[in-house]
Amino acid sequence: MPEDSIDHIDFEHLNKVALSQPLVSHIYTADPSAHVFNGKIYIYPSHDIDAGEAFDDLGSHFAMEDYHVISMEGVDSEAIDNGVALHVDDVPWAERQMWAPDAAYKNGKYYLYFPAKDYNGVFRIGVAVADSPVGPFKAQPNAIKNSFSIDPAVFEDEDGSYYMYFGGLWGGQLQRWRTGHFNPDFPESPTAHIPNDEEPALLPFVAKLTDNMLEFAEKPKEIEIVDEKGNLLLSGDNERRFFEAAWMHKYNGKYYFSYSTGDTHFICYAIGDNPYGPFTYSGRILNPVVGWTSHHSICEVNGKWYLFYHDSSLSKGVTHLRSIKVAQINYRADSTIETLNPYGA
Ligand code: FUB
Repeated sequence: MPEDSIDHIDFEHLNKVALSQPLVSHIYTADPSAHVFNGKIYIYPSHDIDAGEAFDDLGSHFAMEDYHVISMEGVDSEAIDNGVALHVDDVPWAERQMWAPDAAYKNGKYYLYFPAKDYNGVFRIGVAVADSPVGPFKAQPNAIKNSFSIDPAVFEDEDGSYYMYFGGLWGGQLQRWRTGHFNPDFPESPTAHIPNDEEPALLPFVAKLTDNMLEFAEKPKEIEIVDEKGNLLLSGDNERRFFEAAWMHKYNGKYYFSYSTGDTHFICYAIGDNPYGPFTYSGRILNPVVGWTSHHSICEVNGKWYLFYHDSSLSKGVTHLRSIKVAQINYRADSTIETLNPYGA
């Protein structure tokens, strides 16, 4: 929901009809990546703060500094804040903007994947390791080699392979990597170097991870999102094309790649037959929430599927002060997902 419409919102009414209330309200949290580890839910969100940065279309006001892990016994249980799990000051290569993270478990260790700007102002993706799902996490000295842009989401396939999906337009800098190298001469404009409306849209990336979970095992590959005729979605198709907030889950043997459409504020999904795609656009999971950004994860808990998402209703529409929420999702008989309205029908 664009920010210019928030003046007209009756927040008291909106909170009454909302699908979900904030899981925690003593801090602002966003971009929830949820996993079940050892039978318990662990949520890896961004920790929103007001750092006093001016608003712009590159997201400079999203000036987050650390991560807190939130844990829950079940979706209806109290959400526990486990304190600071990693701070930017403890990441040697990172200077600022700790944006949407994700986590994975393998062989007794927990891995926190996170984007941050390096000392050259370029978004990279780093990894930090812990013995516990709630940290504290120890960052690797360098960002993952050949990583770029934002919003890592790590998916474990049934054969034990792990894949990282990532990318984000505008402030997420994906458009500055069109040639395969970061374009340093670029004007700091969010839309510069975005393809024209009739050209194929920019695509997110995927890379398999190495056995030790610390590096890419391959050069990141673009993943194709196509329409029902098999044609790549176009750049001007901004109600369907990828913008940011990649997530992958598997349902009934199919791979569901879900994402935010950014400036049109939908969470959408596309279905494929393998982790690399192509993925066919299949619909919307979540209609626009209060606040500019929309970001989610999808997680199975005790045989039911849940959407973890955020909105800015607690802060009465302040777009960089968000709160994580959860709602059940339902699959139709044909394996498509019913669209959720965040504030009732
Ligand atoms: O939280 C900062 C950024 O906002 C995330 O990286 C994007 O996905 C959007 O939610």
